Amino acid sequence: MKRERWRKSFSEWFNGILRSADIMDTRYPVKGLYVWLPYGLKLRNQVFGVIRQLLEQTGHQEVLFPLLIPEDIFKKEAEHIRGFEGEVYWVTHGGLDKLDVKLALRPTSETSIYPMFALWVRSHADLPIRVYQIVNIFRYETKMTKPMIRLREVTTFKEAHTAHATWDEAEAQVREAVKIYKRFFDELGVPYIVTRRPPWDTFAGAKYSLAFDTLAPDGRTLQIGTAHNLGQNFAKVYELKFETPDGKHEYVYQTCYGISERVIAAVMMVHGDDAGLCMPPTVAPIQVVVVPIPFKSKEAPVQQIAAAATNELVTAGIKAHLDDRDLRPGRKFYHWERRGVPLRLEIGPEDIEKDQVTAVRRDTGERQAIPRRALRNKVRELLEAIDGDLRERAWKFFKEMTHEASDVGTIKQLMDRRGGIVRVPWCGEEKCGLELEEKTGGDILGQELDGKPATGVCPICSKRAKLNILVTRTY
Ligand code: 5CA
Ligand code: ZN
Repeated sequence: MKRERWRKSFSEWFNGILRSADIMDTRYPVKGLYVWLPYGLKLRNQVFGVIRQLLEQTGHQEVLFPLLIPEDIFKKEAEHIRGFEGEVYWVTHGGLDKLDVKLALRPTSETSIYPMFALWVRSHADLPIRVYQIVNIFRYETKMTKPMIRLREVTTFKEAHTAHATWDEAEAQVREAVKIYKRFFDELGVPYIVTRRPPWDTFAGAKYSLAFDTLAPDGRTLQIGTAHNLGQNFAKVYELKFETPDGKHEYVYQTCYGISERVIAAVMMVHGDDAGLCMPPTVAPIQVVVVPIPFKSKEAPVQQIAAAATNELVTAGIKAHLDDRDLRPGRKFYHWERRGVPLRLEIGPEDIEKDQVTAVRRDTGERQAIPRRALRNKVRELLEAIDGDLRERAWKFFKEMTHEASDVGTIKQLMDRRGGIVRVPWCGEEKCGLELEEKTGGDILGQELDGKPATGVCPICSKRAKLNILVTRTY
């Protein structure tokens, strides 16, 4: 299957597929807000089911906090506010009455959750706390909004918040968050690179921020998750203290980490092709579609056997769907291809005669006959193979798009030609970082986590490099 046309006009491809694959309607009359359609919502629930399970397995408990935060509480942590003040929506009225205290629509929930932590935590025995919620948040984004990618209402914000007795425990929790996200993105077959953000791009109120980025088909990076070590910044303003075993009162150490429906955009874009979506079987709302190919006198047995095959798969825990609509098979093929159903099973008169079904892989277009008796096992095997192959194909592109360079001209050329990620030696000075961004038209993602040591010199000041940074163009 040819897979290049869509890369060149990726934005169009993405916007087109949202509608034609029944993911999202982008015509809602408020900028930055969109409507989830049934198939899209199923996909969303599949993807967030995976992260939910991972969090539950690693000691996180789900909670649900209110959407509104009183202004006085919201504004306590100075840096946090500086970072968010331009992005907050305010509720100023209740009916006709002006509110005494304005209410913020949460842009994230630190300031809603941590004052409650302060009520819950008394002694070291109450720690650690690990909670998460999956909620909507509002951010008045001023950059160009984009469905699923840059939203003003993020409908699916998974935020985890933790509190610990020591810095080291908080540090270990950030590492744990990275591990959890790696498992999550591996499950989705989404390639990533993890970086430590430069100081000027650290989350408002954090000691430092780590971020996961993936690559869109057009060579731009997309940030798909972050993990922050908050130190005691919030604990100090919300009086979040605990009593140590020897009777002292100390502030807790905190972390938070978040992802949004942007990860769903990532799944769609890293596996897509000219014909549409290509869902990894791990999260595909429908893993197998069964299409009867009726033929004159053989209509009844074809329908019957297709239904029986579907039932057999469903009973075996496979998400199979029988498409018995009164449409030509070709129309059905197209319909499910756009939606990225990983495997199609065709059942026609010849298949019945030979006691087989014909399987067609969405990712490769490959056709093969499966003996009817081996249906369940063979389908399982094929789904697993598709899963592995999609992950490998996505990583291959990601690696091909990762370069090394140490002079401004080459970096700029790489940025202009096909994008991707460029590893660049850097002296560590903010001034040089900003100048590098300006001269290459790139954005600095930060320092690769557990990356190689730097060699060579900074392309701006020619001093010896202290570390490598990654330069890209980001969404
Ligand atoms: N409180 C922290 C961690 S829970 C926080 O808000 N971090 S964040 O600002 O980096 O957001 C976490 C992730 O949410 C980002 O990495 C990005 O993938 C996603 N995200 C942030 N803003 C938006 C937005 N406007 N639209 C879609 N996704 C967004
Ligand atoms: Zn320098």
